[in-house]
Amino acid sequence: MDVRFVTSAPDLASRPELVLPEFAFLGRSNCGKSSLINHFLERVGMAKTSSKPGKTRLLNYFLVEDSFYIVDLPGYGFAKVSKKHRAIWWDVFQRYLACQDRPLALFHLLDSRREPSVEDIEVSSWMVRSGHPFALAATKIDKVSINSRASRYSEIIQSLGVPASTPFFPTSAKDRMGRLEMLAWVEALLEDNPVEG
Ligand SMILES: Nc1nc2c(ncn2[C@@H]2O[C@H](COP(=O)(O)OP(=O)(O)O)[C@@H](O)[C@H]2O)c(=O)[nH]1
Ligand SMILES: [Mg+2]
Repeated sequence: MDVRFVTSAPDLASRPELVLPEFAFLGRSNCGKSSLINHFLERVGMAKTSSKPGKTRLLNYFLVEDSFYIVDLPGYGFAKVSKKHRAIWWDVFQRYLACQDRPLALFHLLDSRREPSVEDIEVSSWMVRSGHPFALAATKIDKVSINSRASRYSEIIQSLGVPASTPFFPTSAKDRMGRLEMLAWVEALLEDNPVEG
């Protein structure tokens, strides 16, 4: 897969000029977002796997196959982040969802070992209301016993309150699982939404 880092946009106005469909990854700090992006892009260290939660505060754009962007959104829910930063995160997220200038779809990442947080649930309801396609990606499933995975997945879907039909991808960056399924979803959406040019 051809992947190029394009830019770290400090705000929505600084997004890349070239308009292409965007696939955004978001989830709470430490949910495994950087690891899953690297796994998805098949690049070691492309999205920085930082041990310092809450560090990435920009929208990081990666151009894939000259045909779409993977957008790494900042993690949320880091306890030590100030009220002000929390408010900025929600502001950027809500304005990003409201953008109608390019096709947008989202992967919402949930650590499969944890109960969805209040913020996870709020993010879900904003995505539902936005009308943009979104999928859930359960991360780190290598840490959940095979026997309890299915019940974990339905617990996550239930506590988020999203439609049961929401695309759901069990993933493990460690065991390299889930990538092809996510890619198939991306490709199906790209076929539905070709960008003229
Ligand atoms: N076992 C396991 N650990 C993972 C996996 N993905 C990430 N981690 C670990 O979870 C921690 C947070 O990962 P990171 O990708 O930096 O999360 P981010 O803060 O959401 O970007 C790190 O210690 C990773 O090594 C996974 O698939 N399996
Ligand atoms: Mg990260």
